[in-house]
Amino acid sequence: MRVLLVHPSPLMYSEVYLKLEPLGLERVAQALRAAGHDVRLLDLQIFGHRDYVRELDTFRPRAVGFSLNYLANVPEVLDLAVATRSRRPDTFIFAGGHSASFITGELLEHAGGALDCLVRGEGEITAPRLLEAIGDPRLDTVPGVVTRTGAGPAATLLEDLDRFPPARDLTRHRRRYFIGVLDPCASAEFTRGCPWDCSFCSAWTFYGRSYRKASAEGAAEDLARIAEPNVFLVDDVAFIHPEHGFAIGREIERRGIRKEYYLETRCDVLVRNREVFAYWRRLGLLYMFLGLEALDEEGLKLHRKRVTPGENFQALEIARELGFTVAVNIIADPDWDERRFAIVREWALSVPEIVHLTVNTPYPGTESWLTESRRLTSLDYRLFDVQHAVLPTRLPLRAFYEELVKTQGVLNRKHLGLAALRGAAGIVARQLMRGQTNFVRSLWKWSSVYHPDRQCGDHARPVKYSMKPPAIVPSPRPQGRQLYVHQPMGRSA
Ligand code: B12
Ligand code: SF4
Repeated sequence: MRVLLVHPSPLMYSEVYLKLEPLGLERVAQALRAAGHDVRLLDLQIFGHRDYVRELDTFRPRAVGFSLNYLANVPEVLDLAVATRSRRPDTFIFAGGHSASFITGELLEHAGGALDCLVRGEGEITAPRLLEAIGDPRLDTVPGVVTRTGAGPAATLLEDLDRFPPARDLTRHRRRYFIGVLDPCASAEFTRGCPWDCSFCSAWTFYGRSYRKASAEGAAEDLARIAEPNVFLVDDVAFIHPEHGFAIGREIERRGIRKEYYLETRCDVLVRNREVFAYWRRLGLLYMFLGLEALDEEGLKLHRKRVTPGENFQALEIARELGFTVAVNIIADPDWDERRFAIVREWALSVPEIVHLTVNTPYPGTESWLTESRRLTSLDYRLFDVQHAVLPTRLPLRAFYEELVKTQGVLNRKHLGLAALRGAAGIVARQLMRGQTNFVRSLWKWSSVYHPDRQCGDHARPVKYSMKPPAIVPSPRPQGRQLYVHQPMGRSA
């Protein structure tokens, strides 16, 4: 069967800092190819809607599947599904991905028949079964499938992460994928899931708090297939089990693979497993993202990070000693006033790390979605991108954005300003010689993307699809089981 898989357009964050390959969709594509389907992949981070229509007309897919990892992409995907239905009425249209999995019912309602079904959870096992069941009235009994008539049992977890290596050959214009100075940059996955349970995060609820690892050989083999010199590791928390990191490293050395890497991890994991990070520093790991989230004990407790400010600062020390370039994230609460922003600015300027500021946003699938007692000020999916305030702001909205953008601007200039650029001049020159301009162009884009006028204006756009606000506020707090997409290992269908 001819199948077209589509990743939606970039969000605000991706307009400047990065654009990365749709790894989840590439894995689903590989699983479909293994089942004998003829698959194409179109990434709208790179291509436009006109290209999509052209692909529909020329490839004439029997099925189209949209990826919906990000809530902010919901309206675009719904509009595309509706347009596809009217252009090709007989095409089977479905969607899946992280965010879609938590809001299947409301998506089907919004789509009004334009979506034949949704895939809840991982796609590798479900998508081939789903295509097999097209036309079968029992489609709604397939594990992981949700239709307007019913829902199958929880999806089957992929037990072997080596089984469907990403179909990178299906992504076109790959040189457009980059993150900061890692330009161009591919992505890879060593592990899936997270055993922690932070209240603002849905990574653990999606995977039923499971944690799976690729084999060391499989992970290294996948890296060996990558043509790009740089790799973004998508794992939620890298190197939780140091022996796994060492084993992959040894396989990399054995194969003589030499690349530069970027990964994300927790501060306590870095403190505990310092040796494996030191080893990877020698293998080419240069950049790391640490989810700091808050500077004070109270803020960390609120997010249930299960880490202390002491451990956070110790991790920063270790990362500096090991010579990593570190980016950290602080969650700005809409309740912040000018003083709080000023404190964060002052701290951020006093440390060598790259500091990012995102806005506290309750997401479906997280615990805070159900427990946040403040009322949402917007039900516009597009604003749920951690760059907009969807909870009441203490400052007038405009003043909040002015403070946010001012702070982000100060932090941005710190690491992307002229002084910093002088340090990166060699890298930039080498990129330009190879015709890689993503990073250089991102330097000039910042102020046209981040502006209080744009953010305030975004709130004034007419809302075509309204989100369903959370219905219950259980007390004292919801249990994991109520939140999970996949049930913990061994319990899935
Ligand atoms: C890597 C990653 C990124 C990469 C994205 C790369 C890309 N182009 O997709 C980068 C760094 C760019 C990124 C950025 C952001 N991210 Co992010 N990211 C992740 C992360 C850690 C892993 C995603 C991943 O690649 N997983 C591995 C692959 C194999 O899995 P997958 O993509 O989920 O795909 C599987 C299933 O979802 C499903 N599936 C996916 N698509 C489809 C399609 C079909 C048809 C089917 C059947 C199935 C299916 O099958 C796949 C295989 O099992 C997730 C957390 C998580 N654990 O999911 C957060 C996460 C998705 N990100 C999140 C956020 C908030 C952001 C940002 C908005 C944050 C910011 N700093 O501003 C930005 C904006 C992104 C943007 N588009 O501009 C949130 C999403 C919140 C939400 N509900 O919308 C998550 C859940 C993190 C969190 N803990 O809250 N992110
Ligand atoms: S924020 Fe990080 S550590 Fe916390 S649950 Fe999400 S992925 Fe795990």
